[in-house]
Amino acid sequence: MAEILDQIVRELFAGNAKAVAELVEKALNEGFSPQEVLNDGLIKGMNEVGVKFKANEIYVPEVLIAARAMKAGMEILRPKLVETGVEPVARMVIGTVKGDLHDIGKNLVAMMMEGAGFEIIDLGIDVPAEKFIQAVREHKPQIVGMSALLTTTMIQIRENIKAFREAGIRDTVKIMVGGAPVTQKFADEVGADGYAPDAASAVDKAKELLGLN
Ligand code: B12
Repeated sequence: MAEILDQIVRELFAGNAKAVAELVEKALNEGFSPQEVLNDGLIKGMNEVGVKFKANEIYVPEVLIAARAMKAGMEILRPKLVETGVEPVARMVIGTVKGDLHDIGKNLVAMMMEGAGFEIIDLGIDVPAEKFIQAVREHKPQIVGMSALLTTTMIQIRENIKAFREAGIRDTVKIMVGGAPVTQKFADEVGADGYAPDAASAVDKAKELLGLN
């Protein structure tokens, strides 16, 4: 593999946003395709972050810093990817449910998903059911992620899924749920399609749900 792409992987893992942005620019100038830079540089680097995070070898702050470096690289790469018409792996709408203002975990999931090649539509925090539904209609995602960090707001997930059914869109998407108080048991009870305990597993779960593995 080309040295410059390996360098991107290493700098991304180390969280050096500036170096990643410069290397992405340089790799493109040297003639690497946006796809190569994405798959063998940025996504590969973020994959390594996911593996180490899952194994408890690195922690949330390191992942956030790496994700920021990924974003810096993506900013350079995104216009080129659009030009060459690279299709994202899939599209995901994500948000923190109504009444809940926690977004660190949700952002982490969004960044890891983006790192895995998903297009992310992030609705932010305190997202009511209608806003999720509107986003599904507008963006036609394959997957919707709902995050809840409070025992008082996790019940909102159940309400959202009910509202999806009533709006007739439940079967058009896979619904993935998470957040500290959320469990597999809860996900099953409320009729979600998937649950993941952390951002790296969320990527695996999403791919599994969409048959992308
Ligand atoms: C940071 C924080 C805050 C910050 C949030 C800042 C922000 N921008 O997010 C602030 C200060 C605003 C805050 C406010 C409150 N907080 Co608070 N907060 C926390 C704290 C310390 C950390 C949460 C966090 O970011 N964890 C790190 C991230 C990475 O982990 P995570 O969110 O769990 O996400 C991971 C997984 O859950 C999963 N995941 C998350 N979302 C999703 C989504 C999908 C689709 C998938 C698949 C996976 C997934 O992947 C993530 C990455 O690995 C927790 C305590 C704790 N240790 O959890 C309390 C905590 C969640 N807060 C709590 C409380 C009570 C509150 C307040 C009510 C306090 C108050 N009295 O005002 C308010 C509520 C405000 C509101 N309406 O939401 C309680 C909740 C108790 C409960 N059982 O409900 C906790 C548990 C603290 C405690 N022990 O009492 N809080």
